[in-house]
Amino acid sequence: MRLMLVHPSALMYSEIFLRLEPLGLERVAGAALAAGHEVRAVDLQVSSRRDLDHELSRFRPEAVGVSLNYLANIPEAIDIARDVKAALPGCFVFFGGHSVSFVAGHVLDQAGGAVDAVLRGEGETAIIPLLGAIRDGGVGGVPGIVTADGAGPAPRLLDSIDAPRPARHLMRNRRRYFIGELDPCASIEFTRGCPWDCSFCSAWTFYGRSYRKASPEAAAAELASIAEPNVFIVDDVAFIRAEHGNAIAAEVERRRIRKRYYLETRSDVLLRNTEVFERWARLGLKYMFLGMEALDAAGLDLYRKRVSQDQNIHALEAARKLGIMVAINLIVDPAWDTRQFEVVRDFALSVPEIVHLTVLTPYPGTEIWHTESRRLTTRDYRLFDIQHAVVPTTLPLRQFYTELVRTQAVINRKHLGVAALTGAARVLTRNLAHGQTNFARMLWKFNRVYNPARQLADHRRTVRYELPVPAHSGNGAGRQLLYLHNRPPAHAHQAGSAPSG
Ligand code: B12
Ligand code: SF4
Repeated sequence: MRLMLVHPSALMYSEIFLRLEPLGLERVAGAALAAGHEVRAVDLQVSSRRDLDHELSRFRPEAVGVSLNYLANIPEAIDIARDVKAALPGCFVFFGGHSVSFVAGHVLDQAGGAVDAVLRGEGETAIIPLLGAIRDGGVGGVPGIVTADGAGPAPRLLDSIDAPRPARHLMRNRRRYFIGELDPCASIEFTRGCPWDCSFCSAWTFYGRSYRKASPEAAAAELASIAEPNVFIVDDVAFIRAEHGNAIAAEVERRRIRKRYYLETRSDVLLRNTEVFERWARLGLKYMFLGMEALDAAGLDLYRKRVSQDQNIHALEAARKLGIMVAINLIVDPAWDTRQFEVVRDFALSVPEIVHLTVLTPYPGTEIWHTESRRLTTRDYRLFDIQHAVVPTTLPLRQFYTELVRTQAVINRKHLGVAALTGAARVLTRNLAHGQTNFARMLWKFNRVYNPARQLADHRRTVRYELPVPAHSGNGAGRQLLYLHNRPPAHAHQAGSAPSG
């Protein structure tokens, strides 16, 4: 069957810092290719709508799948579905991915017949039965499927994440993927799932708190096959298990793979497994995201981060000793007043790390969707990108955005200060010499993208597609009810001292 896979555009407020290859979509493509289907892919983060239209009319797919990891992309995806149906009326259009899995039935309703199905959960296990059923009939029996007729069987977890390998070769314009100065940059997955249970996050609910590891041989073979000099490790929390991180490192050393890496982890994991991070720093680990989230104990408790402020501070010291640059994430609560923004600005200026701010946002699939979302001020999908306030602000909304952007600008100026610019100039020269312009563009785009008037104006756009109204459960939904995948016993997490479910 001729299958076309599409990734929507980059989100407006994150595109200046990063744009990364859609690994999930590439893995779904890999599964379909391995089963003998003909597959094409278009990533609208790095290709235009014209490219997509051109590809549609040339390839004339029998099925089109759109990847929806981000809620904010849902309106764009529905519009794409409508265009595909208009151009190719017989084509089967379906959605899949992290965020759409939590709002499947609702999105089908809103699409008004333009979307035939949503595949909830992991795509590798469902794509082959789906393509077979489109041809032979019986799509209602595909694991994870939701159609206008209702939901099919539960989605199935992959037994091992070693296969299928991502079909990287399908992505055009690969040189446009980057994160900060890691330009160009590819992505890789060493583990899947997260055993923690932070209240604002849907990573654990999606995978039913399961945790799977790639075999060190498969991970290193995949890494060796990547052409880019820089690699983003997409794991929710990297190197939770020291022996796994060490085993991959040993394979990387054996194969003499030399790249620069960016990863995400937690402070307690960094402190517990410092020697693994040290080994990876020797192998080229340059940057890490640390989700600190809050600067005080009350905030850390509220988000159920299970990390203390002391651990956060020690983790920063540990990373500095290893020479790894940290990007700290802090969650801005819409309830903040000017004083709390000031505290964050003071903190940001007192540490050498990059400080990144995200606005507390209840998402379907998170616990806070059930506990806090009665206060939603908007249900416009496009505003659910953690850069907008979707619950009431204590400050007038205009002032809230002014404080937010002012804080981001202070942080940005810090990184564009004299010392940083000297470093940046060196990196820029190196990148430009290789024809890489993504990082250069990022440096100058900040004021255009981050602007309080623009953020406020985003709230006044005409809304065509809205999130469902949340079902409230007062003190929190029952855990099992939040899970999208149910974890079979064999996948019970194996995360050492991580909390148990
Ligand atoms: C790595 C990651 C990133 C990386 C991107 C890496 C990359 N190469 O694309 C970076 C750091 C850049 C990033 C950025 C952001 N991220 Co992010 N990210 C993740 C993370 C941790 C893993 C995603 C991943 O690559 N997983 C591995 C691959 C193999 O799995 P996958 O993509 O989910 O694909 C599988 C299924 O979803 C499905 N599938 C996917 N596509 C399709 C398509 C079809 C047709 C089908 C059938 C199935 C299918 O099958 C795949 C294989 O099983 C997830 C959390 C999570 N665990 O999912 C958050 C997550 C997706 N991100 C999130 C957010 C909020 C963001 C930002 C908006 C944050 C910000 N403001 O800065 C930005 C936006 C980026 C953008 N697109 O513009 C939220 C999404 C919230 C939401 N409901 O919208 C998540 C869920 C984390 C969370 N806190 O809960 N992210
Ligand atoms: S540790 Fe990170 S990925 Fe895991 S639940 Fe918390 S925020 Fe989500």
